Amino acid sequence: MTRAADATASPVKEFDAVVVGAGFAGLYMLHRLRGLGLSARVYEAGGGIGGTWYWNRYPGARCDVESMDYSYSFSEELQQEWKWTERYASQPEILRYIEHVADRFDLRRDIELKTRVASAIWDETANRWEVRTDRGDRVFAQFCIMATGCLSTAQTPAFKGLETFGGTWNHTGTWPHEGVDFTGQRVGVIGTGSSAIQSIPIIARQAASLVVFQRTPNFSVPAHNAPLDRDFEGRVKANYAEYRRQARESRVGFVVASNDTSALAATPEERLREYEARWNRGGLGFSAAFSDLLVSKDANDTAAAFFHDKIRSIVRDPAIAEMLSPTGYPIGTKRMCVDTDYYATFNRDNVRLVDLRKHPIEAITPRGLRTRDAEYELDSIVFAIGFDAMTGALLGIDIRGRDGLTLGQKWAAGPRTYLGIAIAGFPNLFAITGPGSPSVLSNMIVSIEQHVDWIADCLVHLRAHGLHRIEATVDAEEAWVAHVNEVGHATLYPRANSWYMGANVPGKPRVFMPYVGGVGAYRQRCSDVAAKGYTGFSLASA
Ligand code: N01
Repeated sequence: MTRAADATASPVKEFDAVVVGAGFAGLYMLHRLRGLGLSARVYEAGGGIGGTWYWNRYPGARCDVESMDYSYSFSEELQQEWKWTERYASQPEILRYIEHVADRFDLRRDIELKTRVASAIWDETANRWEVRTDRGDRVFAQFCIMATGCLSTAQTPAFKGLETFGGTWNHTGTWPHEGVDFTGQRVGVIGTGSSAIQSIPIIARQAASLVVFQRTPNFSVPAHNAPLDRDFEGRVKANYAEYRRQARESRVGFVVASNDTSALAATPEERLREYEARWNRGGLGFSAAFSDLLVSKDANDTAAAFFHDKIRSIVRDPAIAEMLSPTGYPIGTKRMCVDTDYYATFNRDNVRLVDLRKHPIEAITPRGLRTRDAEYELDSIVFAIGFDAMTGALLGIDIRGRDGLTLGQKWAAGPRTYLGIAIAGFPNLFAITGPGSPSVLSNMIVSIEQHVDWIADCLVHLRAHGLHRIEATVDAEEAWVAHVNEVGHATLYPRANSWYMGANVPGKPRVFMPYVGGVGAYRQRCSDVAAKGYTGFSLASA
């Protein structure tokens, strides 16, 4: 875009803050900024608000954190009045909730939809960001707040011959709003992560036939979803503030029954009892069955063996059960999946499983998909191939900090942040749930609220002290990156080729991106930094 062309675009506007993204993070940030009396503009690429829950409309999309946990806590009236219908909320219900929040707090008037932020350039002399959008807006803001989400940049399917395919194809992360009717169709699903594992059982029931193309099998635990237990809801709501406090201080942002004993100290019978209890309860609490599942490979192997037994007990064909059983990485080091009838789906006559490690995809063809050994005729392909996680959305914007340094240059060898919130060289820029914070290893809403509140408090501090800029120091950032690495490498996480490591995107640097030190401990650290006058940041009045 040229400057001459810009002169004819919308008039230049100035805000205290520009917020990028109108998902859970952007909406709450806007609410807090308003409360502080600051002017703000939110830009959202989607045609509606909701972020993840606007885009991910694939069959079976639902949250695998329970609904009483996966919701805002900032308003007592909101959390008391909203009534979830199920233990795990579905995508349409979560989107209805987000729409309700936007209306209830009158947020829409400061949000511009269908507008993608193209660039954010720091103006050193004016101490402000110049933000441009793909619709020709050019605005200035003292603060730029990235609420861009961790899993919002869908991976583009890069399969040879895709353009020749005669059927229809969709990515789970950009699903058509009108839905897709697979009735009578021959369908192929590529990928076996959370999105695939949720959609495969539903597609299998609808389609004439389904072929699942699996590169890496995943560990999946049953959801045991059900209508929300009204007694449980009543108990939580009677004491919601305390329930939320415990979540904030917990390791993952929701309370699970933890167990301080080592899996290796337990007898085989005790282990089996514990694993069975977790499996029967359902959901992500499985990882907390013993204290050392994510730090000791031997302990982890006991949990993996339990899963393998479960898969064998559900899937009738031993060869298929074997193919579905993950062996190449420790359980929990790729995001665990939560499913309804996933493994049992492979007992259906109309479902086939193809192991892409043995039979790699050669090309998409006009009639379907060809592996090295066979051709599959397909009417529809579902790409459940995931996202350029944690850094994709940020690096998709041309962000330039001091001295013209681009974020792409700064992060060439992997993301570097201070606390996952700030980046040295990029003053007055905040990332909500950025790399280096617990983010994707936690209940995202808890982590979002913590970051938004921290940023809001920071802005209050700056204003109260007549300060106009804040920037992470290089030393503080170095120390934080080293700490994130140290705690990450003390676990088994780096042993998996996961999207946590950037391993799912060809050419992406291999860095363990989230902070594994725990939500409660991390929160305390951020609070200490603020309480001590923002240690690790340089603050200036001009
Ligand atoms: O994506 P994924 P997702 N050829 O990256 C495979 C959250 N989420 O959308 O493992 C063939 O997990 C890839 O194989 P591999 C949750 O945090 C939450 O499912 O890289 N296959 C993998 O099997 C989750 O973790 C919820 O070898 C290719 C799959 O595609 C995250 O979002 C629901 C391939 C991608 O799995 C992402 O989940 C959904 C290729 N070229 C998502 N490229 C809930 O709350 C990739 N794959 C329930």
